[in-house]
Amino acid sequence: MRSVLCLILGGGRGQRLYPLTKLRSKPAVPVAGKYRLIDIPISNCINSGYNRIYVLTQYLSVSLHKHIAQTYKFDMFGNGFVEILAAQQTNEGSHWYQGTADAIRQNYRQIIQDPCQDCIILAGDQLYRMDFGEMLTTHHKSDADVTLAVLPVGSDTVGGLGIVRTNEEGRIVGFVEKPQTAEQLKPFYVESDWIEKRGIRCNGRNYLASMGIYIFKKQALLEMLDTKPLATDFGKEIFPRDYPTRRINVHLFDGYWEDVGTIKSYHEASLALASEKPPFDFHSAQGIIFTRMRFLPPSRIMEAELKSCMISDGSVILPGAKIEHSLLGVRSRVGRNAIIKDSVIIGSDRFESDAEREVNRRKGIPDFNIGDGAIIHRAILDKDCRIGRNVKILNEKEIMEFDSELYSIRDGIVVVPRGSIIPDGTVI
Ligand code: ADQ
Ligand code: ADP
Repeated sequence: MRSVLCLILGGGRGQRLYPLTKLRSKPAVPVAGKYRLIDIPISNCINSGYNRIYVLTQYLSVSLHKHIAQTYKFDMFGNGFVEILAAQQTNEGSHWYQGTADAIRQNYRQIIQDPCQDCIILAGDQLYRMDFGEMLTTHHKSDADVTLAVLPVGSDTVGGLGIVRTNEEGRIVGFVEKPQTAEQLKPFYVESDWIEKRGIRCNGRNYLASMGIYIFKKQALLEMLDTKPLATDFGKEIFPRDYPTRRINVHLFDGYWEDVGTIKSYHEASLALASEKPPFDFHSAQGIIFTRMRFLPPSRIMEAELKSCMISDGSVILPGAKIEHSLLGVRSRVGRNAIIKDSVIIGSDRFESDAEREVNRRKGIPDFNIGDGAIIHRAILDKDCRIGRNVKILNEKEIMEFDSELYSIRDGIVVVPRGSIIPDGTVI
């Protein structure tokens, strides 16, 4: 096990998840009510038996550090470690990580000093379960310099992904990053037979997409990063440049895999968790997803109507509330007769006392989370929001993109930043 080092790309500036990344780095973005984005790839590494993990991120926020230090304790995982390597703290480069390869290069020293033979590089903003041990077996069997996890996709999703062509043995003989035209894509069509022969139902998914999950031989990684002119990005530069001269192979995967790096995909993937048969199941017996222990009480739900919801620990739902197809994070509080639909409520960092609520009343500030009679459709409310009584978040004009002090709209989804106060009666 000591021969694999895990490097998780914790995110660039996180602009696509703004305003959830307004006050926190991307790995710290809450997901599924009680987890943070970073818990998914770290748990996949630990469940695969790899417990030596670096998380590369732009910022070292206090709470991200606290989360990692309190969750991933050495005594739990033997002699492993989970450490954050923040761009602002590296000696090699004084600037932001410019891209995925640049982020790894700026931490060259950690890799050189490590006794590993292989490095596994992962994206930090995807929801999936994968046994990296199987991928490592593929990598060793083919004696590849690099192995890319790939998944069959249809032509409708290729535009946002790296697409590969392989020979019979699975060696990559063509790579195009995010093809935008039919002409670019044409040479990458894979016959259904090729896919089905490998035990995967093709179902019209005739392209092989890179999942942003790579295993490199350590030596090959160091050489490829060092090749001049220095490349900034794996998908845009290194793979298209190196596949003719390096042995770059694929490892086929066919489970659930979703990018949660944009507001739209974050919202969709979150709500999917609250369905009867969620495509990603946190209740599965197949490997725990770890997160910080909080010792919260169970949720207290009064006479309320709940349909397809995920309710996290410590929540309180008052009488008359109706919540449908939504996700409530830790310590969420929903007022009387409030209506919530297709929304993600991230919750609160702490409970408010009755005395504090009295003070709120005197100052005219709403209490934590959702006030009495509020109606919320298709929104994401970040932590510690105070949504006043009878507030309506409906986006009736169906605005697609918008930014103000109080809220943002992305792809028609209203996002209320952390700690926002929306006064009683406001209509959005
Ligand atoms: P993209 O999805 O565009 O394509 P990219 O922006 O390269 O992904 O980010 C990959 C991962 O690295 C993400 O987790 C991101 O947060 C992180 N990251 C990006 N820039 C970073 C930086 N400067 N510092 C630290 N982390 C950073 C890539 C590949 C495609 C592939 C898709 C699969 O280029 O070929 O198909 O991932 O999602
Ligand atoms: P959360 O606990 O909600 O997940 P974070 O871990 O990301 O939040 O951030 C907690 C606090 O850390 C924020 O309220 C903010 O003050 C600070 N913080 C986060 N990212 C940055 C940054 N890039 N620069 C300065 N401060 C930051």
